[in-house]
Amino acid sequence: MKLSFRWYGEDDPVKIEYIKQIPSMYSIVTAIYDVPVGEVWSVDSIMDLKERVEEAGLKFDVIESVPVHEDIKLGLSTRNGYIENYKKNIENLAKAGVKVICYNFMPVFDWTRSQLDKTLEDGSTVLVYYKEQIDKMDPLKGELSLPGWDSSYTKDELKDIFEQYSKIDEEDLWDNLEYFLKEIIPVAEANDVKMAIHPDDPPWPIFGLPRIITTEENIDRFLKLVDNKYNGLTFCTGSLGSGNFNDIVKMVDKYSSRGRIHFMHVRNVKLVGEGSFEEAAHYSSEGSLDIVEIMKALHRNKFDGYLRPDHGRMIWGETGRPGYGLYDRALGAMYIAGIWETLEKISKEVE
Ligand SMILES: [Mn+2]
Repeated sequence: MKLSFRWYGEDDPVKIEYIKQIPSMYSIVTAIYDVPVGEVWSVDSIMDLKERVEEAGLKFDVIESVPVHEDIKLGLSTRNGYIENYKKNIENLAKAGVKVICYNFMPVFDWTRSQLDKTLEDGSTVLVYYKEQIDKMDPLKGELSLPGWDSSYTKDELKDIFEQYSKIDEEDLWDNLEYFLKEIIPVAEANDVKMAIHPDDPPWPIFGLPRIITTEENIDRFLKLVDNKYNGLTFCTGSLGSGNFNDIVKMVDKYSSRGRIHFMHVRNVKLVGEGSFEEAAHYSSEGSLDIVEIMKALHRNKFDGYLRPDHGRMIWGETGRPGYGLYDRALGAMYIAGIWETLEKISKEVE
């Protein structure tokens, strides 16, 4: 297990030097943020970022994310140019030594929440998703300030893209994903870069848009589209665990035993009624997921991929990017590292 931490670059209020101070921290998960979706990242900008990360004493191995242009998800005739750009990005990142690329295939919206700073009893704040609030929202009517929403869309553009998505259903999205994978996975394999799809967050359709990376059945189907280890997963416990239909420990065990998990996002969530959840501290009893059992499954299968603590709470007066403060993610990192160290020691005693 290689412990990693997401860093948003020089604009991130969390300094990379602070991340390095977390014991056993191995690598940084980052991206080039100033290039429009679908365009090629310059080799110079990638090399500058690599140098910055390595200067801080950390590895530059995982990119989260190289976003997929909507034309690819929609299957438009313009997709081929964007797919060629995507291949170029894989090749350029490989030249910089990148081992894993995270991406997702969610139409229009990335992760979605109804509130970013819900105050818990202990005064910490978390991101929450309350179904009754989301159900009342209409993205076409101007509530565009939610996280993960690409605020670069104008209202007319958003209307247009919703109109385009109204013509495709889940099966079309599967076809478009398969087309994309069949193009890029051979390039990833040739460059020894593992592709790792992030599941949909939350794992169900929102605002009438299809979502497919949601359940065990669908992930089985995904892995078979191109049955090659370079076509793998970013297994996000919090995203998949937001649905009570997903048995997270079983899924982690299954996919890690098959060598298809390249990147783990470890986060706890507390399910609060049908279709609603609150993010929680990593510690198992704070939420609905058993983090120890998740780590045991990974350990049993000798997981040697990357793992990062996912969203944390805001605690100790910290302000910053919701879910991505330093303190609670650092606590999560040490909790995970502690479980892993214990499992390592126990397994050595048994030998
Ligand atoms: Mn995640």
